[in-house]
Amino acid sequence: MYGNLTVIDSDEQARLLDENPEKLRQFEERIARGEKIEPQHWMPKEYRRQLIRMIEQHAHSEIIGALPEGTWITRAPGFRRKMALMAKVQDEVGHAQLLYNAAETLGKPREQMINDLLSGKSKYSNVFNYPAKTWADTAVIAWLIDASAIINQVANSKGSYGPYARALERICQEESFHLRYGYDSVVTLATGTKNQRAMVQDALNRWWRPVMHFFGPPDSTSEHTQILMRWKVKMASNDDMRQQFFNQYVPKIREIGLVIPDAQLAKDKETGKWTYGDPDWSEFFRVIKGDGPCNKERLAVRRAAEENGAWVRRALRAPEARYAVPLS
Ligand code: FAQ
Repeated sequence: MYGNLTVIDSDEQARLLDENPEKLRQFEERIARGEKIEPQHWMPKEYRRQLIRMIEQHAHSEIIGALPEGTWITRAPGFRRKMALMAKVQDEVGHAQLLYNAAETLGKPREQMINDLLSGKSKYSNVFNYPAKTWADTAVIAWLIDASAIINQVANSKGSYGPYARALERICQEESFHLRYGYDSVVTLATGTKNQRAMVQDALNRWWRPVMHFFGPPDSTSEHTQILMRWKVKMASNDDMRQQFFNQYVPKIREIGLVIPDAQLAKDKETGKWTYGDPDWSEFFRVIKGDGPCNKERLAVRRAAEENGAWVRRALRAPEARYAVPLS
């Protein structure tokens, strides 16, 4: 229970849609007119629950997402790359702040969100449970995962909930710098020495499947898409976003001479849709349930950060903190 909000499970979805038919009608008309829903507006409990779930998971993905690349800051090849990577990692953590703020407008306190992350109750993106083994992994993450995130977030920044849509607009501007940095890093390796080329191809081979999973399970098995699209929180389905990624990035990857590790990848000339080999959805479900290569390590790092920062939070809450003199 958060304030007067009870977090419910999806079996109750149908019942909640009937909670107040007249208010629901006005709410849906507002959305149909393209108006934003703001925190003070009436909203169905199910809309609130879905938004908290999605924005919270997104926020967690940003702080956990800083970890695979973050481990390479001290080993970046050269000062320019080090500065760029530091700025990127810092941006990702900043995105988490914006997203936690947006989720808090719906009534769930930040501490509760962090607790749910650490207990494994709340998910974060599958991709951040894989290791960044080489420098080339950071390049592939910054190019292709940021590209995927941009496809998702540009679409959803047109969504119905004001605080989330505005946070996404700002995040997308920064992500577009990350994308360029990632592309530049991949091209540098792909056009470099034989070893550099092999290293970036190896990274692509390992990251391709997680990137396919990033957009979520196939529409036919996606639990939440229908209601989220009805209320314009999600502006495109998982499969449509995956197709958009193929359309935009398969040609770019091939153009720089890298081989996509899927012999079945092909574009149907009639429908314009990409067909692809089975990306092993059982692996996806295993990873998001906590059994990926790095899940335990990622949460352990996050838990240590929480514990190490506890004294700062305590100090800020202490009555004496009110009398602290600003530094500037
Ligand atoms: N990973 O019914 P659906 C970034 C779960 S930001 C883990 O299809 P939905 C920036 C889903 O939660 C990356 N779990 O779900 C960056 C649900 O489980 P639940 C994050 C996933 O919500 C770059 C169940 O499967 N982006 O990368 C995933 O309609 C580089 C059923 O799935 C966002 O969070 C997944 N990939 O669609 C940072 C964007 N997919 O909750 C650092 C906002 C699905 O019932 C470095 N979120 N699940 O237990 C969304 O757009 C949507 O939530 C989807 C999933 C599209 C992720």
